[in-house]
Amino acid sequence: MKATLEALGLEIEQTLGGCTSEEELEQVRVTFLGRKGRLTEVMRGVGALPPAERPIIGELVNAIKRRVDERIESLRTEWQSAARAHALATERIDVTLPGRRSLQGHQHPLTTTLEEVTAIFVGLGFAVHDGPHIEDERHNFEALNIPADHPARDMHDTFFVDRRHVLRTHTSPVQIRVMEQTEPPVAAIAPGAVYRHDDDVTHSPMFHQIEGFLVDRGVTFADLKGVLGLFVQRMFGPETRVRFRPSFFPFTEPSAEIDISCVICGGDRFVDGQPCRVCKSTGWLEILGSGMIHPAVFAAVGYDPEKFSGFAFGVGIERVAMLKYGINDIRLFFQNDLRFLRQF
Ligand code: 2NL
Repeated sequence: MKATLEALGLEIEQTLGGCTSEEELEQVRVTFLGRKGRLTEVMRGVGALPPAERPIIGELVNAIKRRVDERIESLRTEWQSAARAHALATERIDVTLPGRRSLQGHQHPLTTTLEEVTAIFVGLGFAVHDGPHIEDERHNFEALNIPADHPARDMHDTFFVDRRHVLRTHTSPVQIRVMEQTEPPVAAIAPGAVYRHDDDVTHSPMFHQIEGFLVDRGVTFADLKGVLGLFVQRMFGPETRVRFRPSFFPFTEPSAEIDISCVICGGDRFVDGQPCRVCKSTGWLEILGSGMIHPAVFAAVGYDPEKFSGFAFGVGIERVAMLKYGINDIRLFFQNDLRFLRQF
């Protein structure tokens, strides 16, 4: 028994000597000292020995077990500190590497444009007003002299919420509400989202507008020209030329569309000998709709057309932003593609 144990002890020592990894050490521990290990088996047999031999053999088994445990532990510690020393000697942290920047958001180009246009009119003394996006037909159409049989009220252009309510197709209803609540003199703008049943490279079902109006005693078309001429100069630069072209809107009379000299060719109609693509070689870009407020609108809001007169106008924000930044597809504004948004 004693000889067998000593041979087993020797075998364990040798096996441990051949170990090269912590996994192998663990394997050895399980094989000899585990619940079904070979030394454990021997220990179980101690009880069957003659009483005189029990303490001697028991002591021997314990001695072997202790030695093996110590050996395993010391090999483990030795290897772990060697691995740590190696890591310290070979691994380096480069403290000069540039850090990773956290992503920072910024304003959407439409918001920037909307704020820029708003700031110009605020600078000219206009107040800013907001209103509901779901409007009744009276504020969106009737008060604006757009009768029930007018093509603008067609299902094909207007999103109906129910029989009497629509998603506002322009921000004019905000101005109707301001007129209903304010006696002249009054000058206000209404910036915000509007909705029309339209979807292509230059039309989006939701887009942004700034409409504005000014009403007082003795307001003339000269005031319209002066105010909107100033707006254009401030928005597109002092060298920009303007052209007032006769037009028609149900809510203004007379009406005019305002063109500016092309932001790309400067009105030359050609760029590097090629016809300018932005103005289609006309030299002009349409930028605003405007006119003197129609007496029917005054009647709807209770203004006396004998006492007061005024002008109104509308600007499409997407169109201004597309010209300002050279964008050819309106849908890019609404797709939230970071490759697009990061350019601003
Ligand atoms: C366009 C046309 C325009 C108006 C909007 C307006 C509002 C009231 C009364 C009279 Cl409450 N007029 N707004 C007037 C003329 C033109 O916009 O082409 N917008 C992009």
